[in-house]
This record gives sequence, structure tokens and C-alpha cells, in this order.
Amino acid sequence: KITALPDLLTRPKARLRSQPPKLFKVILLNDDFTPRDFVVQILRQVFRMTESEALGVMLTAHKQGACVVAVYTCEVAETKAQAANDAARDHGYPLAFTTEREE
Ligand code: NFA
Repeated sequence: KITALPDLLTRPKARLRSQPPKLFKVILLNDDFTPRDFVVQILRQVFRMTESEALGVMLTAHKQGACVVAVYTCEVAETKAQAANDAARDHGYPLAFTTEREE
């Protein structure tokens, strides 16, 4: 029985310690048109937030102009931002999420 295959062969997602994944922030941008409840709904559905977490992020973006929603690996950040932007467009709202490399 083989017991000593390297991680990279037995676990496709394993990474060398010397190459941690690059992280990306998903950022929620304020606008004057998207209803607050819709923003909260998207944050809950796409970013799996609780009601109070979503309310806090929505209100911070509303007051400050933008708010970091969460930090993910590149592919997850891009996919979630795209899903949220698509849902907003489907409903005719200008709501926008962007991604930014985490330093
Ligand atoms: N500013 C929007 C409003 O007053 C709510 C909103 C918050 C939109 C956060 C986008 C992001 N209806």
C-alpha cells in the first residue's frame, strides 16, 4: 500500500508553503439608486452573511462610499463579485462590486 505520495499528487489543491495564494478583497461600492434591502439580500445570498453582518456592511458602504465585504482567493473573489454584479443587473440596479489585490 502506498502511503507516502507527496501532497501535490494526492491532494490536487495542495500548495507549497513557499507559494501561499494571493488574496483579493471584494469591495461594495455605494450608489444612489439600489435599494438598501436589495443590497442586504445580495450580501446574504452571495457572500453568506447574516442579516446583521449584511446590514453593517451595507450601511458602511452607504456612509463611507465603499466597504470591504470579504477576502478570498482570486478565483473565488472574481466569481462572487461577478455573480453579485450579474444579479444587480438582472434587477436593473447599478449596484457594483469590485475586487482588489490584498497587500
Ligand atoms: N445608497 C443606497 C440607498 O440609499 C443603498 C446602498 C448601500 C447602495 C450600499 C449600494 C451600496 N438606497
